[in-house]
Amino acid sequence: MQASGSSSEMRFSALFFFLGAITVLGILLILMIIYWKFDKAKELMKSMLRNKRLEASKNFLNGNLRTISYFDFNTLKKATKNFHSGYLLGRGGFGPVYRGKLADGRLVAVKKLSAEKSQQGESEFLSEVRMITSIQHKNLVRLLGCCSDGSQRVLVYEYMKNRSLDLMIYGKNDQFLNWNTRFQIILGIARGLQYLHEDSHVRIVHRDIKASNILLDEKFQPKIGDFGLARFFPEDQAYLSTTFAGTLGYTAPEYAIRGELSEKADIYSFGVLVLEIISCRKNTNLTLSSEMQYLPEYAWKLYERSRVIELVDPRMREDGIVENDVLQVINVAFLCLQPHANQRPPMSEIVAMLTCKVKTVGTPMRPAFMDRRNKRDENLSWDSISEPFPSLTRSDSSSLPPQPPPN
Ligand SMILES: Nc1ncnc2c1ncn2[C@@H]1O[C@H](COP(=O)(O)OP(=O)(O)OP(=O)(O)O)[C@@H](O)[C@H]1O
Ligand SMILES: *[C@@H]1O[C@H](CO)[C@@H](O)[C@H](O)[C@H]1NC(C)=O
Ligand SMILES: *[C@@H]1O[C@H](CO)[C@@H](O)[C@H](O)[C@H]1NC(C)=O
Ligand SMILES: CC(=O)N[C@H]1CO[C@H](CO)[C@@H](O)[C@@H]1O
Ligand SMILES: [Mg+2]
Repeated sequence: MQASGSSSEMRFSALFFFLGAITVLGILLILMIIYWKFDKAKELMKSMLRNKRLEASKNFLNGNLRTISYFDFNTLKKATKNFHSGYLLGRGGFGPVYRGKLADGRLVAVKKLSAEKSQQGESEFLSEVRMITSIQHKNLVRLLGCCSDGSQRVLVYEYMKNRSLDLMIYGKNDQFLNWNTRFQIILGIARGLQYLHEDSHVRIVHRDIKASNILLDEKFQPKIGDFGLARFFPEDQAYLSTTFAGTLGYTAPEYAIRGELSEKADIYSFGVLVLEIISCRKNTNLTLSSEMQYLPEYAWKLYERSRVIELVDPRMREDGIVENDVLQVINVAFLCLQPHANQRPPMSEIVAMLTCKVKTVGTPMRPAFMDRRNKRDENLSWDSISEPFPSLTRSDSSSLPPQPPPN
């Protein structure tokens, strides 16, 4: 009796235990289902919201007659294999640039603007994109679209097959460009700049004309890149920051020293670039002998000795050049390098001189260039400027090119 009583008790408690376990499991299951459903609903809400935002951005962009695409961040991630370092084209002052391939096979250059620098709101960003997209010319790189996701700001450009001019003229590349090609490149850059300065509906000073911002298509037609980028960084007051002046060697004296910015600053940079294209070297190379270190200075020294033709890339001279044509272009470069902004001709006049519609007027004066006044204290300063400039401040001097090694 006792044994059976205790065994039925045991059965009872086992049943209780079993029922309890099932109830707990059931509750857990129900909770899980509710949670899962809720999560799905949340996701649904999220994606609806995202679509709405995307719609809003798209509508905003479509307000413009010209077509601009709004790219989804995931599309760009896919196109660049999650911004893989193997697809990195380079990294400039505004952020890294990746080569990407869209689903339809189109190649694009994807520029991720560095987030901490661009503190711009979404609507300002989109309106700047719209503005830049509306500026189109055959010598300007086309902005295809953009993406704004959280704090991410991305610009999508057409991809240029032959990359940028710096890779062509600074020696590393085996590609040789003959005089004809180089002249077409110089003329194309001049036309692109003329459009930015004079002919487009908004006047744009590029601020960063240099070899790496001249892109080349498969026929070596030049296209100016990165124009209007300064508009994405409204907070950036530091006109001398390396962002805008890759090397001080391209920067006009009045801009470098007093922050006076006008089209004439671009024209000065263009002059330096022309000398680089003709001589196939960087504007500043401190490993060269002291009189050759600064290209404009060296060019002027040769000019004074009537030996300016020695500036020309020797490979190009071997290949064959029309000396007078080259001298004419060098002359135009000197006009662009005049120390006073108002002495530099406007871009339209430069295009006319290059195409020989106008004879070059007058002989250039000594250009302005970086110089070391005194070999002893290897201080860098601007030469050839008659009026006194305030001396460079401490913060400015950090962006000066490195001091030459003592000999
Ligand atoms: N649309 C493009 N097509 C092909 N290559 C490009 C394109 N845009 C940029 N690149 C390449 O990416 C590199 C980096 O470009 P990026 O503009 O970021 O730097 P940068 O031109 O050297 O400096 P900056 O920031 O002053 O413009 C360039 O040197 C160029 O070779
Ligand atoms: C500087 O000039 C030297 C000698 O011509 C050359 O080997 C070097 O590549 C140049 N450096 C740059 C950065 O162009
Ligand atoms: C550079 O010039 C400034 C003022 O002109 C002077 O105070 C400074 O000592 C100079 N630097 C060197 C390295 O001599
Ligand atoms: C150096 C370089 O990449 N050159 C290329 C420029 O574009 C043409 C046409 O696509 C190519 O044939 C060259 O190899
Ligand atoms: Mg660039």
